[in-house]
Amino acid sequence: MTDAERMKWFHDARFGMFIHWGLYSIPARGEWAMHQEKIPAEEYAPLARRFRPRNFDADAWVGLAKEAGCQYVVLTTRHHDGFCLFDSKVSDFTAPRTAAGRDFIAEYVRACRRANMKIGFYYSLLDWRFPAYHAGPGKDPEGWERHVRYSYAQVRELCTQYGRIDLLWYDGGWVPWAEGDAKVNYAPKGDVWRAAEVNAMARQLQPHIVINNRSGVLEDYDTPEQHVKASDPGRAWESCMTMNDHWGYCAGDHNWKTTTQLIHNLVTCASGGGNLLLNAGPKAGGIIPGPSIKRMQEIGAWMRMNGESVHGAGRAPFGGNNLGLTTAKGSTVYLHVFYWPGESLVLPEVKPRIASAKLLATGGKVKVRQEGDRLYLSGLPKAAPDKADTVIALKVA
Ligand code: FHN
Repeated sequence: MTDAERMKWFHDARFGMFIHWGLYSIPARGEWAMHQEKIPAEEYAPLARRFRPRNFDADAWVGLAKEAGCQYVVLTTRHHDGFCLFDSKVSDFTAPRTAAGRDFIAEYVRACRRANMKIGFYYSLLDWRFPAYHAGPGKDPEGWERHVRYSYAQVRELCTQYGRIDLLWYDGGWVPWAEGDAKVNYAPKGDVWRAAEVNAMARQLQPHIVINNRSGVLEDYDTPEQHVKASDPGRAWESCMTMNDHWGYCAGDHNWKTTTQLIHNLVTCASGGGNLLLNAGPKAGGIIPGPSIKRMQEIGAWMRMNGESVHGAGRAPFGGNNLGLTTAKGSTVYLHVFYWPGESLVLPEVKPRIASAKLLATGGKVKVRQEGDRLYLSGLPKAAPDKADTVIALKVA
């Protein structure tokens, strides 16, 4: 299988759903509460006795992703706090071996398969419970080796216990005080995690798998976080973002991005040939917060009318203007008009000849005139057909 064949589904998808869920969802102050509040591991661990998510329904989560137009999901198998949603032979701090008594990753995998959804595993290389993590490899080499072996073993478990997995989303590959750093340096350090070796093992077990760049080895794609930054053409990338300001559930965070902003982020990613991985942080019981559901459903409504301008689309041969962006697929360029100007608009630099144009959602005809490189579109509705993003499909001659 060539790299292009292995990566094709990822490029076609353009849109995935990120899910951060674990013990941190109980205190509901975000997934970094243990670290930021300096909660000792022995004080944090009893949360596992309270983690009995009666409303966990993997089909509901995956169904929401599907409804939104996502083609893959990435779920936290273990975050920095060390609690695993999966069964592990190298840890008892797992959902199957504590109050929950369930392998949530197994349930999630089955739900993805039922929905024909690509399966992503988020895995944090670091585990705050290891004293060696806080000391750093230089000060506690033996402890660090134990930590690396533990993480290595769990990556193997994730690649062998659940059948075919499509995406490995590493995180937490940094070391707190890389030699001589006065402050925490969040750049992942592949050598200290033996990442090249771990990833070779993962690829041997899962030959088609896609791996991100956060184990400290470049692997398949870049992962700008909370912003959109296109990698160079030819290099895959995916921007991960929250809908409010937290990844894990935070009851006090009501700072929700609007659906329009989220659609604009998705289109901006696609226009640069990248993906958007949009996060939801379910409550401890398993329910996704209402504002997240609402946004995913509204994005889905837009995707049902305009998804062809995102799925499998990428950089266009010409840009938009100050009113919107372009994506392209085959011989069609999609003009995404974020700020509707009324009955006509002009694109300043269109070298290809445009044979015809139509409103993508309704098929409504659009008049086309080209004078040199300027493209004049007219006969447009006075009011914006779609307040977030009206897509005009331009057929290139
Ligand atoms: O520390 C994590 C954070 O909790 C969250 O999982 C994000 C998601 O990309 N990654 C790390 C911060 O970069």
